[in-house]
Amino acid sequence: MPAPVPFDPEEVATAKPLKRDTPPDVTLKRVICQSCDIACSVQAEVKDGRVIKVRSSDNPIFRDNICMKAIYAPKGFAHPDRVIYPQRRVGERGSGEWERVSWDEAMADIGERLNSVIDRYGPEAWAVSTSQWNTATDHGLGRRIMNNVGSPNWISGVALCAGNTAAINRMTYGWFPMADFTNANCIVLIGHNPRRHSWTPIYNYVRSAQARGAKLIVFDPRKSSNAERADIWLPLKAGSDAAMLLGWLKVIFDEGLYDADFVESWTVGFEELRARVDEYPLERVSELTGCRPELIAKAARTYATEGPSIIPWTPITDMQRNSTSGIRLQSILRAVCGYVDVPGGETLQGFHPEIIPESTIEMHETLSDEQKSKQLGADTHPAFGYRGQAAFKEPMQKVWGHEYPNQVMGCYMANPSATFRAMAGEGPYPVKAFFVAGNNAVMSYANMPLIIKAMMNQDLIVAHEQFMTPTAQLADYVLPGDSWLERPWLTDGFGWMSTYRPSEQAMEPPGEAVSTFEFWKRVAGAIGRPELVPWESLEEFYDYRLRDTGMTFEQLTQETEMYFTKPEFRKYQRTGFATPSGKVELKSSVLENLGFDPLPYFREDPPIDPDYPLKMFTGVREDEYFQTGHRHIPELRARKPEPVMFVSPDTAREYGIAEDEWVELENPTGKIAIKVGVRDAMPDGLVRVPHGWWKPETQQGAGHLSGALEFADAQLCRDDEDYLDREQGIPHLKGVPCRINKLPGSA
Ligand SMILES: Nc1nc2c(c(=O)[nH]1)N[C@H]1C(S)=C(S)[C@@H](COP(=O)(O)OP(=O)(O)OC[C@H]3O[C@@H](n4cnc5c(=O)[nH]c(N)nc54)[C@H](O)[C@@H]3O)O[C@H]1N2
Ligand SMILES: Nc1nc2c(c(=O)[nH]1)N[C@H]1C(S)=C(S)[C@@H](COP(=O)(O)OP(=O)(O)OC[C@H]3O[C@@H](n4cnc5c(=O)[nH]c(N)nc54)[C@H](O)[C@@H]3O)O[C@H]1N2
Ligand code: SF4
Ligand SMILES: [Mo]
Repeated sequence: MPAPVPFDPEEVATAKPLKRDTPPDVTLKRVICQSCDIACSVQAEVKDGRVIKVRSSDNPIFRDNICMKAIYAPKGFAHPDRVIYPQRRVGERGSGEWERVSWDEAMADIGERLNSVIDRYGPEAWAVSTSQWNTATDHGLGRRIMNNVGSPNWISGVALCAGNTAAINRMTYGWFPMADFTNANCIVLIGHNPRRHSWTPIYNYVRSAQARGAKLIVFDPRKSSNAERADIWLPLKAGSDAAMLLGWLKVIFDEGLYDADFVESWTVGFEELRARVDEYPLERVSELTGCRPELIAKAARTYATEGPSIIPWTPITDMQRNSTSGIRLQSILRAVCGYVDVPGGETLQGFHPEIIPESTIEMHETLSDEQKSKQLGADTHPAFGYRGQAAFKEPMQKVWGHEYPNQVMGCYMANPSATFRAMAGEGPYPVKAFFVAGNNAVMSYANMPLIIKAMMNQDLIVAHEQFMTPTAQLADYVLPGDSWLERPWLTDGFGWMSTYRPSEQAMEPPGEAVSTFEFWKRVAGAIGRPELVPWESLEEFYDYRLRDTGMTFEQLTQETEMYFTKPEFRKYQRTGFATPSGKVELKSSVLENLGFDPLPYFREDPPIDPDYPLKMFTGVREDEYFQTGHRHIPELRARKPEPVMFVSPDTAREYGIAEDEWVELENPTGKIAIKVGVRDAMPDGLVRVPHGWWKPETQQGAGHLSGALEFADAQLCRDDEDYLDREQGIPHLKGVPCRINKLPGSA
């Protein structure tokens, strides 16, 4: 998720952009690329009112950060298939037929229909799904409207990417830390595999750290490009990360490698944790992970003794059935080894004091306790929802100055699976209106068949989109969204980093495309609550958020590319930690009060089902595409025209399959068609499935969804209890049973 990058504040303050020679008819705009969620500062060359090129920044801090998705962004946004006028469905839901309507006509009908759903079923019958880009660009306005109207049922793809990590990190030390790559001596990548064209700044950070001698430890079942460059590669079984981390703690405790003073003064639950960790001797961990005990011990010692070390955020443990324990174990390791809030470790930054945070815009205090308690999933999987986060209200106010600080948008949201079940009519109450803003919901959670069923059962679906995605294809209205080159932006670090950064508008949006701000402003007006979004324009809204700086947004863009607060380390010595005990909770009082195991544990996989003898994981992001997007751009598509699974040479031999052959991959949730890629880097018995495949050029509408039904990984991602994390209820995407079916006619 929006992962702002930890630049060295001193360096940022002194680095000035260089003057570039450009032809007189070309102007340069300083923009933040939002083609993926890492937000690189780049530049747009504008000629005759159009962006003709996106190039790297001339600021020495940012200049190496650009990838092919940014280069092709102008082409992607200019694509003839872009939705640039409001579209209303004609015929049955999913008919694939549309008529152009005016914004006024669309909003009048949407307002009336949403109000009638709310009148009939209550405000909780309105659910909203967003994700990275809406998350970044709506600035909490969607939640603000929902909170005032009375619906707690907001969900996002960040439920399985960084948002949930943020919420779970708080259980240990009351905030979500950012790794200090610049000063770390040892970096641990848990699966995470940044590359030149995938989260470029993080790739650059890891490479520069290695160049100055920092150690690299990589957990990955596959020999990834970072594993190849690692000092220690732990080739663990998919999904066994939490077991590996328990093994690390065992070594660190047994060998006395932890920071005893910090543990003594600043933690609670050490003895209980130690007793739990004793249940994981290295022989057992070795069996669970498939790695040699000596290698596990060597890696643990390196982390503990060659620090300061960092375990930068990774999405891999966000998507496992042991996710809560996996994330907690990372925070516990950081804490017991003394790496929390120290230079070269992991910093707890808080909000930037000069900018009004999105958490304030969201107005969570307005939603009544009664409505909060109706949040879907609160009874079964409460960890990141209102119920799970309730105990933080007072400590957060005390330490971070906010009762409802939402970090990476991952706190206070409903459980996605529970929301789709309610939408599908499975209770506990009806959900009949669904808005998707900047999110391809059909393909971006687990159990796609359920999501489709849920959508087919709605009275009203509104999508705010740039393209006719599989999700938009099932909507009543598809309303055109602008792009990052066509709007200004102000990002505040998502409550993760204490920073703010402006991005200039480089060109006008095409047709009638509008920003997410404008979308929500129109929704508020349409339901008769215009006072909820009182600002006239995005710039005016930004001026409001910047009012304590004494600058307007316009002035800010002329001033700098980034503001930072000077880091203050070990703030907890002044304030305590924002947990109920004020200390680092190695044993979590919050989890205990919710009825869960307060100590980290490893839940072993269910026994192998002989019908589904292989394991698959969703992942290995593709350089050309961001998530489910970008497949309409010819140059990028030419590089990766089809979805390809990876298997080892031995697995290919065992199943009699060969490179480039089409096969079927199946499990109890669904099946997809996919091409075979034989890769030496893969371990035997494991299958890699790429995320987010559909073919925008193929037939739209229910029954096709432009190939999403045939190719999307979400067809295979399960959300039954065995494959959901207990505490958060997020799906296991790393080690799901499956089988390969050869297709008739193939050799
Ligand atoms: N099954 C499964 N689910 C997953 C994952 C997985 O691997 N498998 N991965 C998870 C992860 S890591 C993440 S980060 C999330 C990502 O989930 P999403 O953020 O939903 O990711 P995208 O697929 O990029 O969908 C974003 C949609 O927004 C549109 N869009 C882009 N920019 C704008 C804009 O400026 N305005 C508007 N209005 N629309 C815009 C795009 O056209 C695209 O359709 O998915 C998560 N869900
Ligand atoms: N070009 C491009 N860049 C992107 C994105 C994109 O779509 N395209 N998406 C962005 C987003 S939102 C995200 S979240 C990140 C994700 O990016 P990464 O965090 O790098 O995740 P993946 O590329 O899915 O997988 C990384 C590694 O995890 C390994 N792996 C699989 N299962 C397991 C397991 O159980 N344990 C461990 N330890 N490793 C495992 C895989 O072999 C793979 O090498 O990428 C971001 N960057
Ligand atoms: S890594 Fe590429 S797509 Fe992502 S923000 Fe940077 S330039 Fe844009
Ligand atoms: Mo992500």
